[in-house]
Amino acid sequence: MANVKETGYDYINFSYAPDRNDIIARYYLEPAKGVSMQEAIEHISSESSIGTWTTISTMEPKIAKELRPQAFRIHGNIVDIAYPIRLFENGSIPQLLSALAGNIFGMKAVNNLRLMDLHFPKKYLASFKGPSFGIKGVRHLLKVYDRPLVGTIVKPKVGLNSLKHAKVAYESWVGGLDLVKDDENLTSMSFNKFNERIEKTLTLRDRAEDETGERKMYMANVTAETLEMLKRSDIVNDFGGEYVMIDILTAGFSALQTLRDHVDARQVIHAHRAMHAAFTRNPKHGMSMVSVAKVARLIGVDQLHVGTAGVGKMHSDDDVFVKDVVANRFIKENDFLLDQDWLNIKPTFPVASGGLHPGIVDKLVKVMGKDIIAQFGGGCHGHPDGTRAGAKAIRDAIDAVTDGKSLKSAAKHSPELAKAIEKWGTRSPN
Ligand code: CAP
Ligand code: MG
Repeated sequence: MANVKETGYDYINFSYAPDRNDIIARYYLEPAKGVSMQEAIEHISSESSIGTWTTISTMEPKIAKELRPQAFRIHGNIVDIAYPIRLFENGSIPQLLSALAGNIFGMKAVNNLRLMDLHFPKKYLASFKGPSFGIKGVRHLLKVYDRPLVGTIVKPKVGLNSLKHAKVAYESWVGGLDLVKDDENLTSMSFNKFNERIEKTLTLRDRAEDETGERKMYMANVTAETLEMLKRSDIVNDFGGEYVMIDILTAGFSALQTLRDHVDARQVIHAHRAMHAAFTRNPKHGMSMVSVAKVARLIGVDQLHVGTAGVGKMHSDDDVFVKDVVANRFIKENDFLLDQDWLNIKPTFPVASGGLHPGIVDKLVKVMGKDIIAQFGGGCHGHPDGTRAGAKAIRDAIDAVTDGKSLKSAAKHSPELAKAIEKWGTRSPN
């Protein structure tokens, strides 16, 4: 294994005080066998910035002096590295991640490496738009200010034709839900073409608004090749749709940046995070959902799936942190998070989804608060009396919890909620 000096320069400096313009990355790092922590830090600092595995004749002292990152804090397996902002291109998440979440995960010098968090300085924040609506803008659009927003995902995930899809959405809205989304793997299928689905679903959305007197939103999944996504967001707009949904990881951050610029203040962006668990789940290796969430907010998603803090069906270890880093302006440093002041980058609406049903709404709100969007797929369409009853059970549960009432007492006045609790009880699914 190359020795420390072979990377050319000292990247470890405990007396370094980060410059206010530095981008800081916090890593969990386990060196490989036979590699010291110091050596491993030197290698990842070098490989994520200016160097490589050995000294090079082309390196100039000036480059190292101006662009060398400094590992300034180590606590256990956690290391904080400050990177000069000139190492990064303004407005480019792909370049940021190619540096700080790129080659270093594959280096032999590390056994495990996880990007835990990122701190962005004012200068870097200024090169991104952030959300155009944010939490306030979404609440204003829906005219709902004092409770969690409630939504569903049309199920089966894929398989219904466009008319049946639209009718399931209609039943969900008239039952009491605010939002209806496409599932993450529903795009444009032979049996459910995008254009037909959008037209039929938005037509019934308008009818549901007329009948309920409430605003109702349809989150159409535009995920596709980038140029096609832009066309699909225009089709949604032409039919009067206020939302687009995108699977940000399978579409990619570059595509997300293009979509954000394209829809700008015209449409709310709902960000699904399918595939995240491929690299966020292992607490020792990969990239935390906190880091994913931070770059998504920076680019400018208005709503983001953040997990259910263990209340739903998905594995979760840092969901509450994820909610905080997307919804709050100030993030205080702790053992996991770096400090962050988001300045004028608007907050992103945290979306709790996955395995939720009316019987656990109280637990969800207790852990995640009211400033969330709660989505129920199976927990709506799996109701014994169908979608409309499922939607009403969800709405009755959320209204009860918002008013400080127990679900048990609410169920006495809501047969739909009583039946939901009869079927699913009041415990989280496995
Ligand atoms: C939920 C869901 C969402 C998950 C994604 C699904 O359906 O539509 O994609 O919430 O997980 O397909 O599982 P159910 P996360 O309500 O029927 O579970 O929000 O953690 O990214
Ligand atoms: Mg889904």
